[in-house]
Amino acid sequence: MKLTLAYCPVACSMVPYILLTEAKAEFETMVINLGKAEHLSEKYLALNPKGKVPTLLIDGQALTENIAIQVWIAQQFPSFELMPKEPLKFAQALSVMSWCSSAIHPKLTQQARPERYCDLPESAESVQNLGSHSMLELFAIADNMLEGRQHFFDHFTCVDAYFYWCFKRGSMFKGDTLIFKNCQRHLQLMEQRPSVQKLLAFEKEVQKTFAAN
Ligand SMILES: N[C@@H](CCC(=O)N[C@@H](CS)C(=O)NCC(=O)O)C(=O)O
Repeated sequence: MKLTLAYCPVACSMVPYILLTEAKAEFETMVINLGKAEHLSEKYLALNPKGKVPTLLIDGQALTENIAIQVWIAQQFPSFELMPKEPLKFAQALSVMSWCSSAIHPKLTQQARPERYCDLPESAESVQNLGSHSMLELFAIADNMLEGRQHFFDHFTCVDAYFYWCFKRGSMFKGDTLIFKNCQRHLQLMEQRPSVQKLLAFEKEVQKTFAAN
């Protein structure tokens, strides 16, 4: 089976990169430079008409939406138990992943691309501040979920990879995320995983090529 992940550094395509690596899957990357609008090229839109990363090509067939990609990886490589097995725990994992996708992620976009939320002149800073405020409220909830825990469930799952990205990306904006001690600890533990170290090294290389071009 040939797997190709459409990926851009810093973006949420980090998550399937980590999970494919955890599952020891062989995969290639198709680097998409969002800064150069490569996700809006005719060629990329033919794969993913929504013009977003990630897209996972599975023998040439495109799978889009982070949650769908994560669940597919977990089911394709079951021995790595990337989703909890027990049905209620599985649904609870999906619940946290849906929250990452539908609640946290939009607050990150609101800070990165305020012009998409309000086009009134000079509104950007206030849109970003509101996004930051909501994001911090969401991280406070996650911080409680992670109290006394290394992972969201009893072992590493897709949820850890997804929340790791949300928190890392969220920490690049101006709100104070250092106050969330459990989220910080979770991020540090994630960064000790070989899969995340491989990703971060890969990101560095790709960013160098972006800077050079
Ligand atoms: N609902 C999509 C959202 C993906 C998404 O928003 N990806 C961002 C990167 S984190 C993107 O491609 N942004 C490009 C743009 O919106 O122009 C998913 O969960 O996969």
